[in-house]
Amino acid sequence: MKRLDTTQPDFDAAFARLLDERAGDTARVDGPVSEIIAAVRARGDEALCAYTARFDRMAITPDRLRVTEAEIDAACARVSDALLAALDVAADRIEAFHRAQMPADLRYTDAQGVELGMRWTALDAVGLYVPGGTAAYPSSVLMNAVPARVAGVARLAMCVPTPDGVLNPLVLAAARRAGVSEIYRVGGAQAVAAMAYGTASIRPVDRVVGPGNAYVAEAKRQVFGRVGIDSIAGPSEVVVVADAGTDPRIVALDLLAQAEHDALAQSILITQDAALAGQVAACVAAELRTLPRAAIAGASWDAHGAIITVRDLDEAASLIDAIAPEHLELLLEDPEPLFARVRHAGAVFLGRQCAEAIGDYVGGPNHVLPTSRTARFASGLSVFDFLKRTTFIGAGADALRRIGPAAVALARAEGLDAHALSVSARLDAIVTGVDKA
Ligand code: HSO
Ligand code: ZN
Repeated sequence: MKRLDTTQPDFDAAFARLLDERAGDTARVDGPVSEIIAAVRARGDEALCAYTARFDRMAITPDRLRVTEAEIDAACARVSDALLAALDVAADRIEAFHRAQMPADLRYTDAQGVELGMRWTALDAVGLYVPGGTAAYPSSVLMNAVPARVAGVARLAMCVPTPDGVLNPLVLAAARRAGVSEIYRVGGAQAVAAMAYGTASIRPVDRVVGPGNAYVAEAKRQVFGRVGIDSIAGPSEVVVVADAGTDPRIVALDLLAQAEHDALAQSILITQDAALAGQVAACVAAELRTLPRAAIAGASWDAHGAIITVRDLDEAASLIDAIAPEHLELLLEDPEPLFARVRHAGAVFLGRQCAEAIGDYVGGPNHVLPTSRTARFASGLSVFDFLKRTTFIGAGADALRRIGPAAVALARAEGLDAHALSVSARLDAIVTGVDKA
């Protein structure tokens, strides 16, 4: 963990290093991934089965790619009632928040008599990638699938690797609760290729979303254009702002909750209080002695963790905007003044009781958020990722007379005579009274 202090002369350089240190070193897997995509395009299901045998150690025939309703029933039966109830709490709240996000259509007639508008419609089909192994989070299934259903997506296909054939019951229960329509036991770049291009068993979708390893991320990059994709997530991060009134152990646990995701995760405390800074550092060390995921959390905290002491909340606000964190916790008696000043953050957690983990599971807003400083220009997943807009224009004779001549002038200037004539011919007809419109 690094200690930074805005009163120190070397602060700017140290802060710049902190912002840069995790950027860059992504594994290059473009070659193997384009081979996999080409194989799935050429050989379809047969390639999917071959890759599943090789990567997931599971011999499989195409008729077994899809997880059956009976298998989903059996998986759900293995999930405790308490956990199913918790899934319901989460899904209900995520659904309610995303429903509140749904935008209204626009339609009006302007001063020139032109009718203008914009209509939202849902995508037909979405593919959801769910990673296997330790990163298989049922909460992320809800966060990706629920907004798609709320937006009105009719078909939601999910691909999840099942190493050695093992299905994760809670992932399947979350998928069912969220309204996923089809589940396939396929993972990796081959799953992304199948969802983008389609095979005999898996019909193609219009957009692929969901987290994954370097191969999945690269596959999403390569199929982009054929289908839409969501943003490619980097390691998770949090900035916690706390003052002398905040329990240092709570601050430490919040920093570690982010650090335990990934050795590359980044947890940063910003405080005016030097005493709190020292207490939090000690509490982190103490918690790391007992946390089950101490190896990951400790590696993250050692390499990327930071405590920054600032003179005042103005300084805190500008540091936060420079970091543009995925998550921002304001553990302050009154978080509002600082909240009002911050512009770049994926999600903000207001007040001392609001743990970021509330937002991970049951708050309602999405936990798929912009990482790696992309909150400067990007937002978390929402219903807007599953909707698109169609604009429309309606113009009668009066409207055309008012705005048509400018179009004719611009078309002529661009040397596009058919464009100009398509408008001027109508204007002529209106003037000569043979207009039938
Ligand atoms: N904090 C993660 C999401 C997550 N946490 C899933 C627990 N499960 C990225 O926002
Ligand atoms: Zn989390």
